[in-house]
Amino acid sequence: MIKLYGVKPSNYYGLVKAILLEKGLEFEEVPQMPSQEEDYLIKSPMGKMPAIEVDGTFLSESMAIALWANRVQPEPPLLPADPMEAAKVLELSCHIKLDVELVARRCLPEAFFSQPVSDEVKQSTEADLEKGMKAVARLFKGDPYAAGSDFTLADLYTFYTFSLSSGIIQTVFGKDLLDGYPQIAEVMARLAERPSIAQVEAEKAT
Ligand SMILES: N[C@@H](CCC(=O)N[C@@H](CS)C(=O)NCC(=O)O)C(=O)O
Repeated sequence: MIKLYGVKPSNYYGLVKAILLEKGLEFEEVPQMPSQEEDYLIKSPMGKMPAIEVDGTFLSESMAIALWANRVQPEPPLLPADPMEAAKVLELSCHIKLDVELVARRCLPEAFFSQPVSDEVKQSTEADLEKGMKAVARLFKGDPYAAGSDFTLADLYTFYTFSLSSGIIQTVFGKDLLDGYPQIAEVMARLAERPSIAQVEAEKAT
């Protein structure tokens, strides 16, 4: 049985849990906070959550876990069969993750932990986010899913990135990150209804 390490409020934990649910893979949730203890670093080398354990092998990084899950359980596919279409889904996922999520995350300490971040960090966050959002919008299809007609890995990165990032930006800057990006907001609303995602969100409170 797969073990999923992490805690339910984490967006990346939610993303990986949704993947396991999408794939119908059985798993056990093992509560684990991020940690720099050796015991956890062997599971997740940066001490971040989530990580999974499969037959004694540990695997971290949501993208690596997603690609593994897609190989062991091909249905339903998280990537199109066509190599270039699959690469385009990964390209969009990377921009969402690296140029939106990781940028917004710079202000997470102020948004969620009352630890003020400097004006310099706020300025660079706003400038880099503007660039990142424009990059994502160039690739984002939204008809009806992030990368086009089918649900893919890019939808999972969309949901779990924008739910966290929008909260951070609203709290720290009093702005709606998706203002001017209605196609992303529409996909977010659609994804919230998807059974795997709805289950992850409902179980956050348990
Ligand atoms: N690149 C990682 C990011 C995972 C991540 O940032 N996890 C957060 C929780 S949502 C974490 O463990 N943060 C603690 C830390 O940075 O030490 C992935 O895609 O899985």
